[in-house]
Amino acid sequence: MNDDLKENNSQSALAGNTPDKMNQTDKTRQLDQVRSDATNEALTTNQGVKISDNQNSLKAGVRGSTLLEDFILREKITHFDHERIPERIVHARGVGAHGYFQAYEGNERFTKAGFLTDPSIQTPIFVRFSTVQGPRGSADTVRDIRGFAIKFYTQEGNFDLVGNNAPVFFVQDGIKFPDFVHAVKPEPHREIPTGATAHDTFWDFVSLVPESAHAVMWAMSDRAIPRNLRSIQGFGVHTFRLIDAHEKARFVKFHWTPKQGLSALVWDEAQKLAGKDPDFHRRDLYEAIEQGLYPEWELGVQIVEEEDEMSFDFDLLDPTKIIPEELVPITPIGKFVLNRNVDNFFAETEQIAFCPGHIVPGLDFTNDPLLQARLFSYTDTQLSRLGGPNFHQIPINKPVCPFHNNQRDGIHQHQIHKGQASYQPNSIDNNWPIEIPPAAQNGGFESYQERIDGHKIRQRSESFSDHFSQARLYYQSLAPHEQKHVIDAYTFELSKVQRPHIREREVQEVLANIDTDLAKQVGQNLGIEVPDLKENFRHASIEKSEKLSMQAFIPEDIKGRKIAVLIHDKVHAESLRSIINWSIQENAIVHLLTPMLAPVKGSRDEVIPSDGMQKAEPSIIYDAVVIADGDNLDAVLADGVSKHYLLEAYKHLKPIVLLGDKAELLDQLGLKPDEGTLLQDDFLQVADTLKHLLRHHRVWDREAVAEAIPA
Ligand code: HDE
Repeated sequence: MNDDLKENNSQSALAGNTPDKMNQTDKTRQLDQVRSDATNEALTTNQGVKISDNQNSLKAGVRGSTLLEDFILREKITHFDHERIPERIVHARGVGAHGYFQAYEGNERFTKAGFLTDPSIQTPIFVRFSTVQGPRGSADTVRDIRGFAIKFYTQEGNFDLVGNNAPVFFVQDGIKFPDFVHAVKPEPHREIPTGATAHDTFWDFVSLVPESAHAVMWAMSDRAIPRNLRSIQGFGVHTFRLIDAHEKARFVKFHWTPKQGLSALVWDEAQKLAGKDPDFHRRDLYEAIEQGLYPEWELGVQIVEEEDEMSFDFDLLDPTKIIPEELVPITPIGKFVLNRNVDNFFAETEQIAFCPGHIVPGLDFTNDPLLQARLFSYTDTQLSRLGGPNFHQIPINKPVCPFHNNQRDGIHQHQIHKGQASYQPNSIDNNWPIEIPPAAQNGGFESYQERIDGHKIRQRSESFSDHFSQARLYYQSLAPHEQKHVIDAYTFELSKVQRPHIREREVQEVLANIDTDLAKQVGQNLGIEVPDLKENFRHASIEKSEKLSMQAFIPEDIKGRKIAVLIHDKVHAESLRSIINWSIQENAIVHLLTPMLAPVKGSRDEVIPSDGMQKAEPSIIYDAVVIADGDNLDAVLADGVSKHYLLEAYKHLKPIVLLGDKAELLDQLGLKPDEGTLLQDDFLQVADTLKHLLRHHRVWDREAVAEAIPA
């Protein structure tokens, strides 16, 4: 029997389904793949001189002093001293992967961009996900907006779509960005807190700047604590332009929607993960790609004809507003897949340099005042981060199409430009490289000829003045459990604010303008009076927008969902086999977790190998917990770690499957049976229900009961 089980595991590994269930030889083989490209090569200095001793520096006598002459030591230490570059000012903590984008048919009705109109091309892409607030070493699961930046290496040049997982931003004008970032970052006098908005300066700023209300609402919602990066949506935020072959322009908003559905952590889980596995998101993405569970997103557009620019009750140029899908539906235009991990984090993920100003023919900007400031900021930041103007020559930033111009020299110049003429016009080189008119095939970029007619003025347009109606629309569109989480998040964050007047201003002057119920509930939790308000809000043109709730994005399958199977001595190997076979079929990941890393003994004395130790692989890593069938109820009841596992999974609203005669476990733990507690003898009797629960992610109806369980 045990042989079967082993065979199953390695079979699945070979099929690329669940390689983490592979045997030791397979694991070693996989680890071998990340060996250095210097295998079989001699160790040398950077000048190519072979090194005979890398263990000892050059000394005058065995005991002493080290000689300045030791060029090998000096080169090594000098290089080491300069290994770090400045981290990004915002979005410092990130993770990236390679993939490809492929357009659907028919997009030439909107744009002439080659990569969007030729469905036969697979355009290489690199995606970098990030948090905003924390430094490079901060935890992945903090409450924060996630950056979602894509570089498309198109045949017409690089196009960067540098978006977020929220469709709106905190400020309307780029001139406010440094203020916002200074307020959200760790406070300057003591550099606390890391990776968190729960502090005075953030709430001071946002409570004084009502244009932030909508984005703050997104940051307080479950969107800001995603379960993993495979299940977040992305948004271009600003309104851009698409330009077709007749030079006709249309406004566009970009959306990318994960095939994996949307899912979030619960707050207690997010906090615990930040300690127990600060790399949770980057590990999840890396492992999913290594296991061939490639995440996929659909790119969609909302198109607005130029003549309809003024037909909304908000300004299309205002980055604190969405266009509700009920007003302008999303048209899918292509998909992208992430299918290759980086070989070297620094060279690729750290050195990639995005810029919203990197566009290609067929696309253009608008006058959104936030976007306008971004157009120069990113290149500017790369000059200090990457040390000079030649960062486009770093492999991860290099276009895949040819690029030639007369820009020369500079720090870190890697190209050896040949020839005599580095200017234009020139007759020495027949004027090469030459300009290509826009009308030619694969023609040159031409800016959309927008008519601009106005006074030079420092003023915000009146059309940018409604700050609350869409914040209200967002809140009203959430499912009841999502609304409750928003209330809990405002309560938690504001409880950490030291100055009462900041807490009061946020509740009485911001929340009270968004939704009375929200303001009253947060006010009650914090002991802040909220006067009876008249419902005199300015309303958005619709009351609810269906796709704002994460509940609108339930995936078809459970690809990549993780299930912990707790096993003890005398487990029935049959029971494990049916769980593993089912998980392989469903592309789900099953880990057999044992009390120690040592194998356990099955009920017929089979040796059953461990995928991990229960103590080291806590329930917060998994989406569901199963206790396998076995003659071992007493062993489970005597095991505090397993019992805590169940309590915690129950508290975090995860499905729990107890196989065999295990009802007593629920009783002993004081857990109320519900639709998410599945008790049967045979796993296959509950498999469909488990799949349904996993697709829906959590047992939300359990939440009120789960609150009584200690965290
Ligand atoms: Fe950024 N932003 N940003 N930002 N941003 C940076 O660029 C900036 C804004 C976003 O994975 C920096 O290379 C200004 C909106 C992402 O490498 C910097 C303004 C949105 C990333 C910068 C904004 C973003 C950045 C830091 C207001 C969502 C990470 C390092 C005018 C649509 C990209 C760097 C990556 C990074 C400036 C506003 C998203 C300092 C001045 C709005 C995803 O240049």
